[in-house]
Amino acid sequence: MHADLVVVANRLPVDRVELADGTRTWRRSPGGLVSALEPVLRANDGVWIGWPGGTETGLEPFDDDGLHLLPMSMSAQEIEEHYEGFSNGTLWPLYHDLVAKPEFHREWWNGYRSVNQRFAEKCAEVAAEGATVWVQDYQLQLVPQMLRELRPDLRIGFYLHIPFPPAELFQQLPWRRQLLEGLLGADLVGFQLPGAAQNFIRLVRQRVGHKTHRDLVYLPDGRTVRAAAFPISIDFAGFEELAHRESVNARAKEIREQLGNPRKIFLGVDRLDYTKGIYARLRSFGELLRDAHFDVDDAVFVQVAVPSRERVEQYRVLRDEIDRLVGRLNGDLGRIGRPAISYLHSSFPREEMAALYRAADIMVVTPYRDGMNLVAKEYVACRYEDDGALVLSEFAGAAEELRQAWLVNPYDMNGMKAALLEAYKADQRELTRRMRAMRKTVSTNDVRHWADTFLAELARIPADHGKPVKP
Ligand code: GDG
Repeated sequence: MHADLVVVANRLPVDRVELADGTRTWRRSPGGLVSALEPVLRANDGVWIGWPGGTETGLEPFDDDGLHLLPMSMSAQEIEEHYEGFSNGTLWPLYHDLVAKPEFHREWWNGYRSVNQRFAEKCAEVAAEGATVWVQDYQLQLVPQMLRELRPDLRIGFYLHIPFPPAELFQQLPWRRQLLEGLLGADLVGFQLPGAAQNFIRLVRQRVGHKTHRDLVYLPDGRTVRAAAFPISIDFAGFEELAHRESVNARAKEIREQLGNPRKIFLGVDRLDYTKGIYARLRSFGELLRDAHFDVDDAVFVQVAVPSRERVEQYRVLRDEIDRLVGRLNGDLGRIGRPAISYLHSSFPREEMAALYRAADIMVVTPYRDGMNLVAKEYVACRYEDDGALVLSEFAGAAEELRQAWLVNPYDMNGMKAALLEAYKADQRELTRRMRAMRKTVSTNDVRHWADTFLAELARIPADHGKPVKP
């Protein structure tokens, strides 16, 4: 297999599932990244390299609905050191402003390096002469450099989906220089926000000592690396189509009825992660009830918390804390058949997500730090009647585009309460004014736009190698 476009990510866009009769098969996990890249992958006969989850070995490359997929296996030790350890126990909290304390372990770093090496070798094996390789996210920051050493003919792009921290935090990392050099193997390094790209450029200047000018890094060998922002988005048309479906709207109505037809429904949808600010948000809502700004006939809160990284200790602690809080709030504030919080610790099909977005009057997205936050954009895409309120953290990347949301500082409980109450009381005209503007923003800047801009920029970079990828 020799491909002109290779996408490499920690995860494949499919999951390995076991059917009732014991046979094993693949199930496509629908995500914005896949829908954005699918047309480009098809046009270029590209492949996607990634880990399918689990520890199965000897998995063969296969095609899924016209996509060429190349599964990488991971041993239990690699999962522990590379994935749960260095990626999610070190980098994730460090890059999210130390919301939790990162741990530094040398064996985690060694695991991270060797998995990155293996992924780089696989890319080198399948990429055609002069091909474009697009490396995704924080789990694979060493791949650009490792791959360039193996295949200097390639055009390499890297995209970071999470925030890139300021120098003051990043420099805690014992392996800071290696990570920066890893990223500098790319021709183009993409971030969610301009501030993240600036953090990177500043660190490269200070820590690696390369000359930089604006968004360019000049390497001693004459190569240049560009660092810039490409805010990610969603398949707006896809979500809007889903939201229009009769079945989805019928289900939205049913959800409202099952909740007892309260006047207003608040909604939160997040992976159960300590960066997402679920605890403080539920407490704020609870206090509004306690202070009698409204009661459970007026408003209830639906919180979907998708199980995530359950083997990492901090995630187990968080789950217990939220379980306790929800129990306490419902015990103190609910009535028979009318809990204040409907808490769902599970994941749902896309149709159900769209029905929840349709049913909710106030969408509450309050992370302490978030690269972008697609949930906020998905809610906007589903509100085709220009109604519904969005309460959004200033610390989500999405806040730079969705200026008409009720923006909040998630550390400020009173501020958050005030914003929730304002959104609750807002009249139709106000809601329409805000939602219309936000819908315009997201529909223009959808995920196709994101992928096309990144790839076009990568193709433009002066390199004497390779044929540019067809966007
Ligand atoms: C990282 C960055 C950045 C959630 N529950 C279900 C479900 N989801 C879908 C949502 C949304 C996605 O998962 C979550 O994306 P977010 O952007 O909100 O957050 P992260 O998972 O932390 O993503 C983030 C993103 O990468 C992309 O660059 O925006 O900042 O942290 O699409 O709809 N989907 C289904 N069932 C669920 O139960 N089907």
